[in-house]
Amino acid sequence: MKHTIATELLGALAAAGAREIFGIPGDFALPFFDAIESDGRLPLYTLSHEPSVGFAADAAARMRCAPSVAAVTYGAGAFNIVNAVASAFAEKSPVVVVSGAPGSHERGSGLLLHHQAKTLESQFEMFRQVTCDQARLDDPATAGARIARVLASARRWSRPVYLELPRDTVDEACAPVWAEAAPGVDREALAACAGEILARLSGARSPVLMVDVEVRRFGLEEQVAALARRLGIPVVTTLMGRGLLENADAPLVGTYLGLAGTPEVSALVEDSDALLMLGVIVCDTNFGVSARRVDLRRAIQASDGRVTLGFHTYPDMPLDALVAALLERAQPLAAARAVAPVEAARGLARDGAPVEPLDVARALNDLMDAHGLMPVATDVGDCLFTAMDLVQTDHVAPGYYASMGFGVPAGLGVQAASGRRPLVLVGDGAFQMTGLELGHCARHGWDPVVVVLNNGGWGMLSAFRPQARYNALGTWNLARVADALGGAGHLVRTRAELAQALETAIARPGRFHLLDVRIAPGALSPTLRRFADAVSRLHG
Ligand code: S1T
Repeated sequence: MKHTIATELLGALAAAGAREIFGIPGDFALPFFDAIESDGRLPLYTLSHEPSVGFAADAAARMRCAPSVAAVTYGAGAFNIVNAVASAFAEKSPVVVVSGAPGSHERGSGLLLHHQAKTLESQFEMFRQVTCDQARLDDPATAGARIARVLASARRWSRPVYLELPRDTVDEACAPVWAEAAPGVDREALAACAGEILARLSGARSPVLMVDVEVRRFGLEEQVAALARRLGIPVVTTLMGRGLLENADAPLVGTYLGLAGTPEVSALVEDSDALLMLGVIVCDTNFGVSARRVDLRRAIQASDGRVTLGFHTYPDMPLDALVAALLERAQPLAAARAVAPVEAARGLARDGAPVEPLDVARALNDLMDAHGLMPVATDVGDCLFTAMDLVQTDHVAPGYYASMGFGVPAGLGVQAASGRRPLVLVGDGAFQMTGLELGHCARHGWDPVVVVLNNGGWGMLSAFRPQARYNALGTWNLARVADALGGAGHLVRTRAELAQALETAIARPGRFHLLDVRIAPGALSPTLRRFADAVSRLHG
């Protein structure tokens, strides 16, 4: 095999953990797409719109705790994916963006090039703002080292990275890429840090462990569950960390949502005098609606490769090394006490009543009790809050960056990465953005079960602006859309129809099923109702 920049890049991507590429080609990217197809090591899944390419790659990366690839053309394709890459950056998902680009002879032609924005540097500068590392592969002599550096950054920081691949260098001979080793850890500092954390927990009246996305991104769920068991410490997830530890045997109590959550979980967190936060993104959606703001000064924060306790910080403290050091030293905490987990809603009444969001959660929990856990991909809107009432299961959602359009493509990415049939929860507004991607399911062998909470508008915004007319979208007959896209559509108006449609979808795999669930007017999930009430009280 001839070693070219393209073949070395594809080999390095596979060595870094990538197992698939999502993409849409263009003339600047054709040589790279040719290489992908002829190389064959990474399957290529094409979709219809670049935001979906980014969301699918993001979800695949989250599912496999490893990089996934989004391949696009220069300009129109690459600028189109920026929002999805920003979401991946905010939520620490290692998407590798590979964009085709003009060749050196074109750059020097003196002509303005098609797909060019302000300058030929504009795109590269744009991706500096939404990735943790970037490189242009325009010189075979440096391409290998740049690929190694950028992919090492994606792994180390679990953030997106950007590679720009001019079309005239794709097939240039290139030296093999040697993966960069992860930097070493100061063992003495690590021991001191772990010792200080355990001392803080041992001296506390009510120690609590809070886990969030980095625990998943760095593949630490089993180790963290073992640590929680060893310490005997109750565990909560953040909104973004929902679904964490679901496979692990851990003393998991529930999800912390402040005033929008269950009172017992909120009290456990907000009353704790030693909150150990592992991999937590300290953002408004995780902490914004706290009755009493969580006192972060008393908390122990381990994320972004450092540990902060009170007023001092240990730098260069990777989460995986820290968790291993804690596990090595941990002893049962005298003060720790078992806390009963919050029970998920179950037992849907199969009657003629209209469907409310909580009924959807009940129905899906009943379905998973009967047929086994399924991974869940959720969009933004009340579907995200409804998912808080689901049983603990693998869950990908834009809980912090909160971009609509994530749900359907993310479900496709989940199935591409895991081979597992996903449940997708999405509102009608978000479905209008990326729902048509379901048309690719037959070609790629995907068969998600898609539940659209169809309330005829932007319901979450209506919760904050009940009088506004601009949130009404009219009711689209989405069940009919499914047939045109090669799936099975189900119009659901009652709770009995909901249960029946789900059973039918599970019984008939091999194609996607779209449940167009008409939500009772004005009905909100309990969590969104509490969230809206809390935000109104806090901000008026
Ligand atoms: N555009 C994009 C790409 N993402 C967004 N989050 C928004 C706009 C703002 C926004 C929300 S929630 C929401 C919008 C427009 C309405 C969602 O409607 P739908 O999908 O039908 O779900 P539901 O009816 O359950 O609300 C957040 C606050 O930013």
